[in-house]
Amino acid sequence: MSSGKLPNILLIHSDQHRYDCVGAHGLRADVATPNLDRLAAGGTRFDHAFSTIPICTPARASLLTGALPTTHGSFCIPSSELNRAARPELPRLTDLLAEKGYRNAWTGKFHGETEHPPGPGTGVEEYASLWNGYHDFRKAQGLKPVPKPNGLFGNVDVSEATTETNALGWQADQIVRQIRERKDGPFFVRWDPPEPHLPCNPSPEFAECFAGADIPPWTSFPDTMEGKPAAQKRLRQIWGTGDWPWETWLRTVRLYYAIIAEMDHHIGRVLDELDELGLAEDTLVIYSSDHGDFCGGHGLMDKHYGMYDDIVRVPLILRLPGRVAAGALCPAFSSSSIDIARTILAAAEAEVPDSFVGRDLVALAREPGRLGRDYAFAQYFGAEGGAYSCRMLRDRRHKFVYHPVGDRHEFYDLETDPGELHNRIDDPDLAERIRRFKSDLFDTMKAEGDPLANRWTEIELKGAPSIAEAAFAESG
Ligand SMILES: [Ca+2]
Repeated sequence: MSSGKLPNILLIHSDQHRYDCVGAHGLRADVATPNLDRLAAGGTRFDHAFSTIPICTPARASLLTGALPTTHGSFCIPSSELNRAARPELPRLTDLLAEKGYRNAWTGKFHGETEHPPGPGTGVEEYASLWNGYHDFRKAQGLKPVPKPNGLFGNVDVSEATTETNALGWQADQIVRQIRERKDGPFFVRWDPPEPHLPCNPSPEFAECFAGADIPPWTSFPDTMEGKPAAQKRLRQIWGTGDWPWETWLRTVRLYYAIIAEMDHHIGRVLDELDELGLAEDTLVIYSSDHGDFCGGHGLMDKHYGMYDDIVRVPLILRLPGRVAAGALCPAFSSSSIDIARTILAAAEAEVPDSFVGRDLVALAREPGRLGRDYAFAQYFGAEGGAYSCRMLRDRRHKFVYHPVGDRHEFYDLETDPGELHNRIDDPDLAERIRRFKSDLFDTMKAEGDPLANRWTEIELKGAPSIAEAAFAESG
């Protein structure tokens, strides 16, 4: 769209939604996402989208700044030792859109990714916060807080709330209102549901749909952890879930499925609203999630200390009638947070600062061959359990995970081992391939301005002379 009316933009950016838990991806027949499937039928889905960094705050900082974590400087969540917001001098997506005349509104999660929460001074006209808005709403309705007897493992919401009055229902109401109030456009409305992040507390109505359901295990479930990095084994001890059979995990997995179905129901309400207002044709709708969730994969909960597809591969769907092909699949690699930021700026015909290093997904979907990347690259820096660096380089067949401070790296053949159960890093038959991945990872890091691409890692990844060898060679 080079002239005329700018499209509206609706971004639905959930938290911790596994890639394989969208029906349209065709990997699990029992997930219930009819509305995301409807969105995919009217648009293009990306089946090789990977989180820029599989953890909330820095992924969200990448979405706002368009930059990699090593550029924006936010590495972990506020409750970690690496607590830092993105560099304030970097241009923000919302400000750039406001300068183009977009009316910006935001509902749901904000996780300290920038110094100031969305609102005045950040390009956002209105922010509907769960902490203030929804808590006040609950109080006004006389609803007590949701009881959470199983902590992070989740339970059915047995408070008096219904799917209309629980957090998801309230958020969808806000988004519908924010769209209506800005229907003359152009608007950028952003919905960040904290769902389906653990703990999952679906309403009884949706929990019932999966009560007793015999959901098959993830391909990544039967992991013995043999040959895996020690950090992952320690994480399993911290969770205390290492010896759980699938039957025990099913309690949590059923709740995860249920909250996804419930979120999908409310996404349907928002899509219906676009239809009713006659805006669907003029609105770029993007659905994605900041990262995935183990939810029992590798015997773990949540994410962290690795780069398994469970947590790093994300759903990504784009719909813009006339500009994005309907019912299509784009196989190109996407680094989701930075690509979504770049895509939104392109759709808005806004200025693109150099710090926005992602790719325009609308263009990428049209020409994946010419514009596509050779690899998916992701960064990671640790969590509440301590700082811990990782880098991932993945193509369609193999994945290399670099653990510069860990006891071992990881290498997987995803064709023969899609669950990433067998770490092949020491397999002599793969030595040459691993050498190439190491070298290409270093080159990718260097090209992306990653400060870890330095003399120290060059020794390990490129086979450069050791520091002592180099020193004495220099001095003759
Ligand atoms: Ca998250």
